[in-house]
Amino acid sequence: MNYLNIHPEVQKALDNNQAVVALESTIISHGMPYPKNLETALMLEEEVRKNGAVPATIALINGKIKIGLTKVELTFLAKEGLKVTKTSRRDIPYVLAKKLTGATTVAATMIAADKAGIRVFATGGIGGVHRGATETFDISADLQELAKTNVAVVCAGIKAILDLELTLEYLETLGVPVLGYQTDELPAFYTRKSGFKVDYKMKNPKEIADLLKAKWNLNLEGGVIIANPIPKESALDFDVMTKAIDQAIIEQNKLGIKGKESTPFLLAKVKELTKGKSLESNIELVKNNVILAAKISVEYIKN
Ligand code: PSU
Ligand code: MN
Repeated sequence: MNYLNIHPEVQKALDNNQAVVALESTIISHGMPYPKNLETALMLEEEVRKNGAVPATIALINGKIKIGLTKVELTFLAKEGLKVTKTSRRDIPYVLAKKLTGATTVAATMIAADKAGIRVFATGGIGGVHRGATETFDISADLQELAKTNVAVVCAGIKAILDLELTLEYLETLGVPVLGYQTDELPAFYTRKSGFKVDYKMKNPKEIADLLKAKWNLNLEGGVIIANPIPKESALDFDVMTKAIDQAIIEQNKLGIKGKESTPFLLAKVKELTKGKSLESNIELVKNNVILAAKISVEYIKN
């Protein structure tokens, strides 16, 4: 039985070796409120097109893994919001078998993109090792996925709600390259600086595409992280963000929020504490990532 349902436009692009960029849907359902989430999802697809690639937003709908969504489907996901199942690797079989609606996380989007033959994926932030993970063991399944699935993930670095240092150590163990786009410092999502280094600074999309080819031509399975700093004019103040995040984590612990609810809770709390400022930055950084992903995918399909 074929669980994949690829949108005809995406299928045509793949058949003709044209550039395609995968986009996740958890950011729509769980990452932003309606109607900003819908506007953003549509804007991101438009930016991919403007930069020479075909967008493929991914979600699980009615027993199928949909690669490329219609506007009706995007609107449905955006309106349903938190009612949609946040779907990571372990949730995929249940959501498909029960014909539920699933928004894909970074891990699940990578799996779907890989099955469709899409090699470049853009998002805002990836999951990672949570602060306090030495006690809680809360380490996102995104990291294990990056170890085994051949998809490049363009993101704005590693979000400061996580433990950046442990996340980098974990990625090193798993053999996942962390590249910095025109920077040797790891960006921290809302801010351009984190105090940590990336593995390699890359100067343009072609250099990145060449690295991807070297990795996968050698069958070195797994993904690559391309950390793209938020544009200067959209970056938030480091100290303000640090305070908001520390506060969000205190509230999370007080309420005993754990597991898959943790990341959406922290993101929503930080947004509340920054009076919505983090949402505007979030939209700008994803847009920036989608543009870079489109350029990398255009280079990647060249021989
Ligand atoms: N980081 C963000 N925004 C998000 C997420 C991460 O800045 O919306 C989402 C992504 O879909 C990511 C998921 O894959 O959260 C990670 O969740 P967890 O930590 O439960 O693995
Ligand atoms: Mn987790």
